[in-house]
Amino acid sequence: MFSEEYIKKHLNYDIDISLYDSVTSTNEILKTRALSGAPHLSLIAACSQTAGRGRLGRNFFSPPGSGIYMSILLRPHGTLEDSLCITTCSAVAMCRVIENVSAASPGIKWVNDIYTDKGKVCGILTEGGFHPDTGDFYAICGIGVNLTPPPGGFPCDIQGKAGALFDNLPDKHIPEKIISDFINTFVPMYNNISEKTFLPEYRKRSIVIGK
Ligand code: BT5
Repeated sequence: MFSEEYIKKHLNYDIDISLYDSVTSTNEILKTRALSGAPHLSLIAACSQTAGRGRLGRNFFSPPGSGIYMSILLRPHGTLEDSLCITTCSAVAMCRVIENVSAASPGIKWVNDIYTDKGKVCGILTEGGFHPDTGDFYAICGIGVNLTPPPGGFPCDIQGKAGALFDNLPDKHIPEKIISDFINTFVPMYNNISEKTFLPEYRKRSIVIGK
């Protein structure tokens, strides 16, 4: 289980945090909370998911003991165009975090996958919706990071694609560090999302643009 104390100590923002050993899907749980009025920047993180999901109904393999699965709730006030940039913004933020905590050189494939020389180490899924009564718009940015290879290895169907950031964790607080660093990096970028200041960095980090 992640240490809430460590995360809170290193966070620059006073946000609602819920940490779990195992959930179905952090995006799913946060969606329920979004509809019951959870505040902007509420965060859910889990050590495993039983129904982690990717885009278009695909699965996101989320076994215990080897990754971080987290979702952050956003209550956007800007334009739709701004909200469409949430995934790109979070991918750039996560690349910076990965560079800070590891020796990896992350690159972004399309907008929602992060790759290192080990393979796809992170996937991002942003989902949005409107509250049926109030009409309030919310967005949930869900991020899965493979920290170490899972004990039995990745399943056959993703063996040639998935990779992990580390062979072994160099520090037991890496998960908490990634969670707090991500929030500290992402939130100021998100607060200026309409400026799109992260776009040049996104283009530089893209492994598909121009290739
Ligand atoms: C994604 O979709 O990669 C977005 C994944 C988002 C996962 C987070 S975890 C926290 C939050 N809660 C959720 O339920 N979801 C979010 P997509 O680009 O569609 O990629 C899915 C494809 O990646 C699968 O079809 C597999 O080929 C591959 N894949 C599955 N699990 C993987 C893993 N752990 N690491 C790397 N690749 C994986």
